[in-house]
Amino acid sequence: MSSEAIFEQLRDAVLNGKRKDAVKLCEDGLKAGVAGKDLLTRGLLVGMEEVGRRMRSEEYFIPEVLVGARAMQSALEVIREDLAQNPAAQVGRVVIGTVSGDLHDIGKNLVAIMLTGAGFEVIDLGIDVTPARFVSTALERKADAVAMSALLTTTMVNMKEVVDELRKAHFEGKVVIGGAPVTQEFADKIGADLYAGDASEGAEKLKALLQAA
Ligand code: B1M
Repeated sequence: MSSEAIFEQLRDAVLNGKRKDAVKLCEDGLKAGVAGKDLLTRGLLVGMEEVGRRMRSEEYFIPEVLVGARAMQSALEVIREDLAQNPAAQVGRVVIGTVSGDLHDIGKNLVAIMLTGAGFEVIDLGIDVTPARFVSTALERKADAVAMSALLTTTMVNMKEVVDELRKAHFEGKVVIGGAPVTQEFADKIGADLYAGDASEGAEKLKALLQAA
């Protein structure tokens, strides 16, 4: 099968919530020499983008979105190693999570994979993480950075409390934020050190910032 055909079928697998197909297509793609990055950006993410569009136009509802997300998560597991290839020497320790009230974790998982690939030790707190948990883990584990993801306009505001609590607790590391509704302007407003638009940018920018410090 050509790479283009794999990408197209991957998009359909996510769109139709076909988990097994998505996994098999990724396995076959990797075996055929297709880069994990391309399986992600030209297949899986395009499918998920269309899921979002259909959700907005009310062609899709939560059950369809959930099965699409599951197909994507399982496929991500297959390409995880390829995405995180060539880990460098350890460059720092990052505590990552999706903020309070927010259950979206696909983007956050992608950031965790890219951070691992960039040579970070990643402590993943999962979803719906309270400010207190971000702060206590960052301090206890002597993290070099805290990374937060939010996908909802109603939850991104919770990032500010985490930043404020970290500063109050004299956390000396960096804070990086991202997620679909998050912007550079918002990052500046809440006093985060770094904003990243996508997962690989997040890993690269954080690495550069820590190495410059
Ligand atoms: Co939700 N959802 N959802 N959803 N969902 C969105 C986000 C939405 C835009 C859909 C829409 O209306 N078109 C909308 C938000 C509207 C808004 O606030 N502006 C929405 C809504 C409304 C909701 C509910 C409220 C729906 C409801 O119940 N009525 C509900 C909320 C639940 C909650 O969190 N409390 C809900 C639920 C869900 C599911 C559970 C069904 C499921 C999530 C499953 C899961 O994550 N395990 C889901 C999904 C899948 C989506 C869409 C379709 C896809 C999100 C996704 O995974 N994208 C989404 C529409 C869309 O985005 N197209 C939508 C792929 C992922 C790789 O992208 O997470 O953006 P993303 O990550 C990107 C960048 O943002 C960035 O890197 C990644 C790319 O490399 N990034 C970072 C992310 N975090 C970063 C952190 C960084 C740096 C970069 O540094 C730390």
